[in-house]
Amino acid sequence: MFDKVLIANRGEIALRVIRACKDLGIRTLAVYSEADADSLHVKLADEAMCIGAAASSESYLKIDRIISAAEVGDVDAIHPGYGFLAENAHFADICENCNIKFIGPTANAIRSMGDKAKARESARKAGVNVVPGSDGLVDNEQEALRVAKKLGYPVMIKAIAGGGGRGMRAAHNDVSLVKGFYSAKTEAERTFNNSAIYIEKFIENPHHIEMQILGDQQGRVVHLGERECSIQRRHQKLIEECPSPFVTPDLRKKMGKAALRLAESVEYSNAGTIEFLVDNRGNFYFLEMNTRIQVEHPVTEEVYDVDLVKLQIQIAGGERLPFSQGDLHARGAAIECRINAEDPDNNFMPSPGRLEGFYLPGGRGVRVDSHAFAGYSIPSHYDSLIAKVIVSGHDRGEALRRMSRALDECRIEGVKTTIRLQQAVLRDPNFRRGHYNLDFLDRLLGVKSEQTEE
Ligand code: MV4
Repeated sequence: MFDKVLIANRGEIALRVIRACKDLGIRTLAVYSEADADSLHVKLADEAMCIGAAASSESYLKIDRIISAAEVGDVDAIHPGYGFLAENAHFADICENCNIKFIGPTANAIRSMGDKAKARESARKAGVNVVPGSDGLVDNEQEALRVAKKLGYPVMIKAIAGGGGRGMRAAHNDVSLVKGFYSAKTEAERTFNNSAIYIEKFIENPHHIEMQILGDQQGRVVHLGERECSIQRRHQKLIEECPSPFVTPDLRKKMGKAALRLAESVEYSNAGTIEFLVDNRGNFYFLEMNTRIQVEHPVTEEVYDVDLVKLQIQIAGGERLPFSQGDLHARGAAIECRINAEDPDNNFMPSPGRLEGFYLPGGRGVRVDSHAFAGYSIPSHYDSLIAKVIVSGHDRGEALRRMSRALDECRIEGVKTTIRLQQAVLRDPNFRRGHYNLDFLDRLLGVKSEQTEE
């Protein structure tokens, strides 16, 4: 096993990784930007090195500085967390070349899943359903019309390089198709320097459900069920749960099998997530694969009683998975609320600043993953996550009551937060019944969703 690990990240996920290392008896080296000098990840790691100015591009994204810190600190491995360099195949390659283990999948696996067209092709080859669509790129307006006619409206126009909804347009007829084709193309060119477009059948009122998988370097892969991630606004998730109230045991089995087929076909190792769109009839379609640990991983940990970050480290160290599929059983239910320093009444505008009053909940079934404390200032340079409140219960009802209780206990003064909106979701009768999909939050907020916008 490793003697020392560098954590190439900040915030709550840096703490999460440091804690897993400590539980494994591994020494830790934190890196930090000038804006994070007083951060908890710097204090809790065994050692810390400043790697540059506040801007991510000058610090947490600076590969050469992180590798230098790793060399000076003589670490055996680097954990990238999520965001920043976590899905950067070039970084994974450099780690390998420097004889430092990258705690994640191979650079090739990152590369093959990072390209949306390649990922879609891998899924198709592995026998995993993808959304019906054009065979490859759609070059012009005439071809777009022909493809749309074949698929039937509504359709979704997507930039091949797209992500987070950029370069994506829904079309319900020939007029909106032509308009959407050009506006998606222009946006994609401007945003990604790549104007390539393809067209898919529009999946109406879908769920966003993802399967957690884990593979070891000996070729064994298991899945740890799904997370329901449909409570989102503009591709920012606000609440996630495990299991999904929508997924039946039969659907879980099918989605699990599909996820394993894809993971096995690319010889995937370490933690990964396979995202699906699921329509209300239970048809599921591969969207993309995330080759990192995700923000919402704790709900899976609570329900499957595993430590995913510890397992990531053990797998990267060459250990075999300590369980097989048959050993994994879901127990109860878990829910996560991401508490962000944002103003839901003002278009989720970031609200950085000093946390004046600060008290986070506790008690049975409540877990809080946070790097924040009273007097801490949320910097404006990074994401606005203050804390993840994760609750678990014997069933979803108990978890829901615990979450309401936990959010009521929260006291965060000095910045605006998303808590009141999350409390409103928890009170909603449809949410409580588990009847919700990707459109839920837009409807609750009374805003037009971007897909239905013309
Ligand atoms: C879709 C879709 C409906 N139909 N594709 C948005 C981001 C990109 N990764 C895929 N996305 C979607 N693709 C078809 N054919 C609806 C979405 C979508 C979505 C997907 C995942 C998570 C959040 C979302 C929010 C709005 C729309």
